[in-house]
Amino acid sequence: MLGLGYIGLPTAAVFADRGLDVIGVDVNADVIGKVNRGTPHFGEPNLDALLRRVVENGKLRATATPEPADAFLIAVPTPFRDGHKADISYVEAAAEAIAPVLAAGNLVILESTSPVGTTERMAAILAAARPDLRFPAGHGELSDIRIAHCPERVLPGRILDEVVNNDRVIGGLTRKCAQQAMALYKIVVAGDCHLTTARTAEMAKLSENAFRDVNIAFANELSVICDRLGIDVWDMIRLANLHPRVGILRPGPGVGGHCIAVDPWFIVESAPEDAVLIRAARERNDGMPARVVDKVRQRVATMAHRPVIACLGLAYKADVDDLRESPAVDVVVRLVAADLGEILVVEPHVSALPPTLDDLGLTLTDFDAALGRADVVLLLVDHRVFAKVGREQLRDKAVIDTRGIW
Ligand code: SAJ
Repeated sequence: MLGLGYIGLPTAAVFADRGLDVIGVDVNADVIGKVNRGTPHFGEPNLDALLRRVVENGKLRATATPEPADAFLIAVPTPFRDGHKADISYVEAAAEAIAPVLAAGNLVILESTSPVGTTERMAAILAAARPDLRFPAGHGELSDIRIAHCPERVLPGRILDEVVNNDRVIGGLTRKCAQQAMALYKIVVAGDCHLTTARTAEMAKLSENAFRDVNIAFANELSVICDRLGIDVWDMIRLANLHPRVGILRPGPGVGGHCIAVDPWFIVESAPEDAVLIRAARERNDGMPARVVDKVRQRVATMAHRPVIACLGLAYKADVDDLRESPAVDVVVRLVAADLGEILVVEPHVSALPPTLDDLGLTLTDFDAALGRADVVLLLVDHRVFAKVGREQLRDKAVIDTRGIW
């Protein structure tokens, strides 16, 4: 397993738990050390116990350098660079790293969410590095190396369940490539495996996340319109969703995480003239943090003294500790820049602030202490612990609930 992150580590552990010998490869020495001590480097329900078990059993170990194996799974980041252009350099580096140890009969699977054509690009890198082996592009079903794209589809917070129970889309560079990849996944996957081409699998994965992004953008747009018209958007959506063919998602302060806020741009990059709706949805969702700050500005404008503003939640969504691409972090940064009051930040799921906020002189505040001092309570993440707040604790405070939980 190349890449021991949010996807690679749980996936490696699940394969190891089925009795396979798994070698995890990562470029980060801290990650390697932690994994070899049986400790995950991020929070995910039930991963602790599973990882400890497979490491103690000797079924999973981590190292910095790839070793010979029957199958190579690549689960490395595919972020974007400036201008929302896909950065597939980690995939390319992973391909370069495994090329020396590849042997005839090996299977190489790309799990990272990738722009259409990346699996072919990865195969080309391997082929260039190993002219002694036959690859699908030149030799079709006679290739020595089988190559497929099997995009991960797991929901953070439910990874260990979904990695087993979700259906999988497996796109081979040839039919045999897909079949051999399916044989591997069938060891752990209880869901159905659907075989297709690598390009279709790439596009299917991007479409899944773009679908969700567009639907969240629709909900967010409704919230902006309802604010203008003086309508309670939560009540309106609840009523609209009583229709048997309507299922509007939840508005919020924006879309975060390293998937839904990123992947739709890969579609836009591939077809800029045609991806009109997908681009508009991205822009709508990216525009939400600024709107939240505008709301705070309106509320504090009438206050007699400089207010204390408690920002509840920094994670990109409820009940996770992941702050990557989090709209809540974006809101806090903008609030500091807007200088609207004293900012307190509360995030019960982390023990330290990310450098972006640390550098602004902010410190983590205890939930009760922040509630006690706040004039404005800005709810940014619908963590379960925040939902339990009693009405009397919020009395006499200006409350801005961007998630509709109170
Ligand atoms: N959000 C809303 N309103 C909603 C639903 C979500 O504002 O009604 C926000 C969340 O707060 C969060 C963001 O959207 O900021 C994304 O959260 P999410 O729970 O929708 O999705 P992720 O990013 O945690 O995981 C997604 C999943 N994709 C789909 O549901 C189509 C997951 O299955 C993928 O494996 C994952 O992306 C990925 O790695 O690609």
